[in-house]
Amino acid sequence: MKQLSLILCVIAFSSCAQKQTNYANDKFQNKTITMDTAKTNNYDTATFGAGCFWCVEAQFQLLQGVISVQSGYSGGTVKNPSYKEVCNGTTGHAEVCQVVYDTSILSYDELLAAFWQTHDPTQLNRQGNDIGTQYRSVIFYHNENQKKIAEKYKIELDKSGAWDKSIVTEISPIVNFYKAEDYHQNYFNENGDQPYCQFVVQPKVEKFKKVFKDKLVK
Ligand code: MHO
Repeated sequence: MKQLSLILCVIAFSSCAQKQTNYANDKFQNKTITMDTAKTNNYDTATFGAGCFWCVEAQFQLLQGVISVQSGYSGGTVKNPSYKEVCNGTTGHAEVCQVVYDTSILSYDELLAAFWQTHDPTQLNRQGNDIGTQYRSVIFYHNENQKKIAEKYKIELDKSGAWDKSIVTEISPIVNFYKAEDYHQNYFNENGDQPYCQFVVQPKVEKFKKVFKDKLVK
């Protein structure tokens, strides 16, 4: 990875005026956002797969403008899958994080910058030792605008040479989202001492904090 942080920041943050609103950490608890709340507050939803959802959730939770993050399963054929089924790699689902965000604070472009920072998008169907299609790099877009922005961003990022290899991130329409079991929600914050959290999630979180230091929840 060459200069990825810089490139991501330049692409994402150059034109976006930031409103000085900070959300407290309690905003990240599993909140159900009603359609009415969403409309009134300019909230939008985005869904990303980038390997183990514990890692992805812990990073998105740090960003100003993120209202909630839910870990779940998307893109497969099995209804209401369990974690165990998804781990078998036969459901077609990816581990994903569904992010509700305030568009007056955070743009979809900025979320994409964060998404591409959370993982290595050149690894096909794996992230490190987590191997299987459930760990694929994927953007599940919710509307045509998200699709357009994501496809354009992916091409630009590839061209920029931020990664030595090509980006393999899949860009597909969202067809389903099944919230994961409660014990997967807010996982890193509640299980920080667990070895996987210490050795895999924590370093990613630290790196993310450095790259997005001006954009973090205070
Ligand atoms: N290798 C990790 C992956 C966790 S993740 C939620 C584990 O088995 O704990 O897929």
